[in-house]
Parts: sequence; structure tokens; C-alpha cells
Amino acid sequence: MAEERQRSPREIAVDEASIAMLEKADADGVENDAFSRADEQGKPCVFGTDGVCCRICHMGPCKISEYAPGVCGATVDTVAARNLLRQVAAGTSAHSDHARHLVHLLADVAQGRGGHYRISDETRLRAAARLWGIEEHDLETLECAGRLAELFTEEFRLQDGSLKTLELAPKPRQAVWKRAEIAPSGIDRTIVEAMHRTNMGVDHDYRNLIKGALKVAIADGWGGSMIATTISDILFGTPKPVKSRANLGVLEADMVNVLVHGHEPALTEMLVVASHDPEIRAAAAAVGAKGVNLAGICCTANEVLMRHGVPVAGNFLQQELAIVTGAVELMVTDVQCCMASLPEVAKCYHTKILTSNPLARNDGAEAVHFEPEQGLKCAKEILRKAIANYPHRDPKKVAIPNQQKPLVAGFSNETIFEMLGGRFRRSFRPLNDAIITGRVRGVCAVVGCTNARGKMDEYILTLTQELIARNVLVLQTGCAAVACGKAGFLTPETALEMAGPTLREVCEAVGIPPVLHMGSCVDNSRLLMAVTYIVEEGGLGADLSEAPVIGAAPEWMSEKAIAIGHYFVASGVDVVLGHPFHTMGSKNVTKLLCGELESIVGAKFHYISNPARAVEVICEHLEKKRNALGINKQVERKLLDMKDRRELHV
Ligand code: NFS
Repeated sequence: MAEERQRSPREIAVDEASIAMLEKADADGVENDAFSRADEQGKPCVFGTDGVCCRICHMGPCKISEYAPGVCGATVDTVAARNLLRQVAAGTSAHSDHARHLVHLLADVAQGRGGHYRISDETRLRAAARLWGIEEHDLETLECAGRLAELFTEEFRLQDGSLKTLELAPKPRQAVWKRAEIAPSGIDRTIVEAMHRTNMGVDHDYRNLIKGALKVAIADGWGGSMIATTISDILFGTPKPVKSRANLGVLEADMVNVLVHGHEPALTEMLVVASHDPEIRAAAAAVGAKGVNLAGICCTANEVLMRHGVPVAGNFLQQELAIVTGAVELMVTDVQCCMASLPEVAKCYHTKILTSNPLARNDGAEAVHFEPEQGLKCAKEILRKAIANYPHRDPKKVAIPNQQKPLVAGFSNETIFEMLGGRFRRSFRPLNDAIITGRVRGVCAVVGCTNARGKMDEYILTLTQELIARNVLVLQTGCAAVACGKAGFLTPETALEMAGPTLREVCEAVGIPPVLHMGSCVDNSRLLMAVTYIVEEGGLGADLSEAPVIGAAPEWMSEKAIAIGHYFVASGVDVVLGHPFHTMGSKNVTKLLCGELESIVGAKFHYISNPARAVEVICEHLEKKRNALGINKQVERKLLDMKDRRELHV
């Protein structure tokens, strides 16, 4: 470290592996890391934080305040709302472009141009085809895949009318979107529209702009993200519960360590195959290694964890720390959440950084050309580069932390259906019944990033722990899920010990843990469907807004998280955020987001920086929903005699 840290490693991180690597980074002379850079940045610019810096035309930039509109007359309300809409559009574009690449891959596979990619889950393919209204009975597998790829392509291109995928939502929700005029048309069109209306001199009505944010976010959650999850399941397999491990201790001292990092799973799937290839093993042995050890960072990690049990080295803020172990031969980055600093950190060690997507190159990183048709060949070449780099490892610089925890991941809705109802009576009924009887108070999705401005993982862990102790079932995705994996919360045994008595009883009876890892951030679409299935199962309202469910993104940082928050709220699910959007400069926008939205879409945002307070608000919210459903009536417990039993008609 060039200068002393402003916060000590223990003030930055809760897990011992990260603390050790922060100390090691300082000792090794790593110039800086996300935490030290955050501290160096100091207090952020007030205009930026408040969302009232307007940079969209060259009469500015304008520093807008209540007393000083921009040169064009734009007020704080307009500028804050406009900036937020642009962020939601950016987040939506990331998830949706990821989806587009998968649509292309599905089309390639359907046309026999997919190389080693294939339809891994035909049941999911046919179920998806039916869900999106394709008559699939008489279609061959690849024909069916081709038709689905065409339909999904059309979802991007659509110019008029609403996205077909919105029909997956309960009817009353679709009616809300129609009434509020926020049902999106084609995904591409909706993003273009968002960029257009936020140009200088177009939309100045903050209410209209925020509605635009909800609209584009719906195109993400129910559009791009839903499509990405569906195709990933079809091509790479629908996740099933799988055992694995998490934290930097998954790196191996005597193996070639390769980290996959980013979000798009296509290349990584081939790296998994290639890592088991006898030729690759032999090559590793030839340099004195026991094999190739693949591990992941961020959501690419979640994708291969869920499907193949590939261990997770860390979440977002551990990407640099993984390199600091000195034991990583190579890191392949694809898109999103990959820090610009990686090549710089890697300079202190022997680690090679590769970029595999033409959209996401980085100075100091080697670009590799990845064509899906040649996917396996490309994956093998990458692993050979890693193997060739193994002899360059400097043993004096290697210190792999001991910490790693076992976990169980892979709870797709398809799996939850089977776990709850059995293979032949697939059903969410037992969960609904447990919620109705009050043994489970409700469901909270704890999702999102970790943020270098705070203490990594702390809020996520406190919230998760406290919620399950209060008999709230917790669903997780993204870096929040990895945080819980590192803390050991994703093993049924540990989680059950922490769970409240009635939640524990239910989880033990149906065989699910109280904290369910449901995938990557794109897989937040699974959460939308989980709530939809709960509603469709009956007894918990007719719309998502009536069910006792809520979302939380305690340590969020990405524009993608902003889009996710908006599509949860647009779907009728309240969202708790650990810190506010950059819109606080406008009282009206804040009032709208944290209040008035409830009358438009049946949900709103809550900004809560204190985890204890968040627990209270979440539990109050769930109880409010339960009261409204009339399921909170005290049912007197009574021992049944034979006469009572006969009257039960069961
Ligand atoms: Ni989500 Fe996954 Fe993590 Fe945040 Fe980034 S990796 S897509 S954006 S940081 S949860």
C-alpha cells in the first residue's frame, strides 16, 4: 500500500479470509484496492449523491438546487428522476444484453451451429415453450428450441403491444401495469425510449419519468432477466440442490487455480467441461500440479455453482483479494462487475487476466476470442495458458486463507416444487399452508451486491440471521447469497439452528433449508416466479402485492440492482434498501418512490441504513400483509376427538 489505510481490515470486512488478504495486500505492496480507493475518494460530491448534477447537455454541467434550476429550467425533480431513469435503463440493458447473447446461442444450438452446447434440460425447454404459448407436442427438440429462440428474439424486437412474457404474471398484476401505462413493449424499444425521453428538453414530469423507470425495469425482470434464466436452464441444466464450498479457502495450493468472473455462463460452462479433460489433466500434471481447480467470483460463480457445484472463491469485493492470495494462475472475466483494477493488482503477482467478451476489454488484460461454436477449444486454450503460468507462481507470495464453508445451493423453482410436493404432485401448497397457519410469517428476498463504502457482508448477514430467527423464509441471489455461503448460513444444519422454532419445524418437515440460494442476479426472475407460484397456489391473495413477501438489497451498488429494485416494486413487492438512490436532492421524487408509488403499483421503497430497524420494518410489513389477508386470526389450538376428526372430511 502506498499510504496507510483509513479503515483497518477489521473495519472493512467481517470474514477472516478477507481480513487476512487485506493485510497481505498491504504487506505485498498492492498499490490500492476497492476499500482504500473508496476511502481515498472521501465524501462523495453532494450534487452527485443527491442526483441533481445534470450532465446531459453542453450548456451544463449544471448544479441544480431548489433555488437554482438548470440552464434549460430543469428542476431538481426533473433531474433527479431523469438520472434515476437512465440508471434503470442501464441496469436493464446489462441483464437484457446478457439474455440476447443466450438467445443467439439457443438459436445456434437449434440450427446445429452450437458446437458442444446442447439442450441439457428438455423438460424445461418444453415447459418454457408451453408457458410462452408454443404448441410443442409435435415439435422435435431442436425445432422447439428454434421456435422458442424466435419468440424470444421477437421480445427484443417488438414495436407495438406488450411483451409476451408479461403474461407470466398474475392477471391482476398485468391489469395494474396496463392501468398505469407501464407495460413495456419490445425490450430494445423500451430501453431506447428511456434514453430518448431523458434527452435534453423531452420529459420533464418527474412522475412520468419514474413511471418510465418502472416500465423499463419490468422489461428487465419479466423480460430480459426471465429470458436469460430460462435459456440458461434449458442449455446448461435447471439447478438442483448441490453441495459446494465458499470463500478464498477453496483455492488449492497444489493445483492450477483458474477463476471465472463476471456474469455470462456460456464460456464458463465449457471451462467446466475442459477442466475434466484428460489432456488438460495431463498437461497440469506435467507442470507438477494435481489438476485444474476452477472457482468463481460474482454471478458467473453463482451460475456454475448452481449447476455443477463449482466452488465460489468470493463475492464482488473479494475479486482483488483472490488475486492477493498469490495462488491464482488465471482469471477470466466476461461482463459486468469486473473491476478495472484487476490487471493492476495482478501485476504484483503472476496472475494473468483474460477478457472473453468484445464488449468488455481492459488495459493490461489479454483479450481472448470466444466463439460459442468453438467454445470447448477456446476453453482448453485458456486452461493451457493457466497451466503454463503455474511454474511462474512465487511460493513466497502464496498464502491461501484457511477459511471456507460448506453450502447447499441450487434452489430453482422447479426444484422447490418437487421438494414441497414430490415429483408427481409438484406444488407450492405446503409453503402456502405454512404461511397461512403462521408457522412461516412470510418470505423475504435478501439480494444484491456488497459495497466498498460499508463493511462487506455485515448488513446482509445480520438481516438474514434475524429474519430466519423470526420465522421468515429467506430467498437469496447474487453476492448476498455468497455472503451467506461464506458465513455458513447455506448449510441446512447451521441455518436450521438459527431459525425460529416454527420455521425450523416447517423446513425440517418439507426438507428445505430456511435460507435458499436461488442463483445469480439475473435469477431474481426466479423470485418473481416464486411469488407468482405462491399467489397462484391460492390462499395468499390474487396479486403479488397481497402476498406477505418483501425484498431487500442491503449493500447494493450497481445500476443493475437499481433496475431489480424497480421491477420488484413495479411487481407489487416492497423493497428495503440499505442506502438511498441518488435522488435525495428532490423531496418530491423521494416522496414518490417511498410513498406514493404504493397507490400506483401497490409497493414502494424503504431506505433503512440500520439492519435492526430493517428487521422491524420487514416484519411489520409482513404482518400488515397477513392482517389484510385475514390470516392472522388467532386459531385456538384444540385436541381433536374422534367426532371432530370425522367432521374434518379429510
Ligand atoms: Ni448483482 Fe452479480 Fe454482485 Fe451486485 Fe455485481 S456480481 S449481478 S450487481 S456486485 S450482486
